[in-house]
Amino acid sequence: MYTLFWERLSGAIAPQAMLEEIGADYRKVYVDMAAGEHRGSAFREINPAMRVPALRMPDGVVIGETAAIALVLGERHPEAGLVPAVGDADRATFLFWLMAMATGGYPVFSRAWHPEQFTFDDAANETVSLVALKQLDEFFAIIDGAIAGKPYFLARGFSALDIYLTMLTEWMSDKPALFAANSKVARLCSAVAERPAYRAVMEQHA
Ligand SMILES: N[C@@H](CCC(=O)N[C@@H](CS)C(=O)NCC(=O)O)C(=O)O
Repeated sequence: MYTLFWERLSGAIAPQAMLEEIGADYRKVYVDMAAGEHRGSAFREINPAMRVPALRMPDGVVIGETAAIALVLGERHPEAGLVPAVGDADRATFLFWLMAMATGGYPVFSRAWHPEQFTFDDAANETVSLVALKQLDEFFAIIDGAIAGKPYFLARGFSALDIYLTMLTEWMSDKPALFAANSKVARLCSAVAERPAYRAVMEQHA
């Protein structure tokens, strides 16, 4: 059985939606980040990186990083088709955009919503946040241009990229504006939101 360490509306949305898509046996353990549980000694033993999500696999190994979790779940459950296999023509494109989301998308939200973690100068918080929001606008425009399928990211159809991207849009405060400006992102997210796996996850995060 898998164990998913999660927090509401965190990056755990994506691993949980992947576990649901796979039909895997898993349980969830809530990490109270507001209370600082992720920095406490008990959780540090589970994930020394002190971040959520983390996934304990059936063999007991724990991994963090949403992109790593996606790749490992894809390898272990190839039948779910979440990740192009080694040798598939679109594997390189998949890895490119997975990493682009993990580096140019996910952490920028941390800067937008928690600017105090990125400066010692309280007066700079607003600027840090505004710059991050501007970078997010650019990020989503780039992603919109890269979507090759209809409605999903890859021409082949649904993959872990679609889950990852839809999760990132959940963190935008003005989703209607985001979708109005990026029609392919909008179409993709509406298709993902209709999938039973994603719907089940969001009911728990709402
Ligand atoms: N790069 C990691 C980031 C995970 C991450 O940053 N999670 C946030 C919550 S959404 C966190 O644990 N932050 C720790 C903190 O704020 O101290 C991933 O892709 O999973």
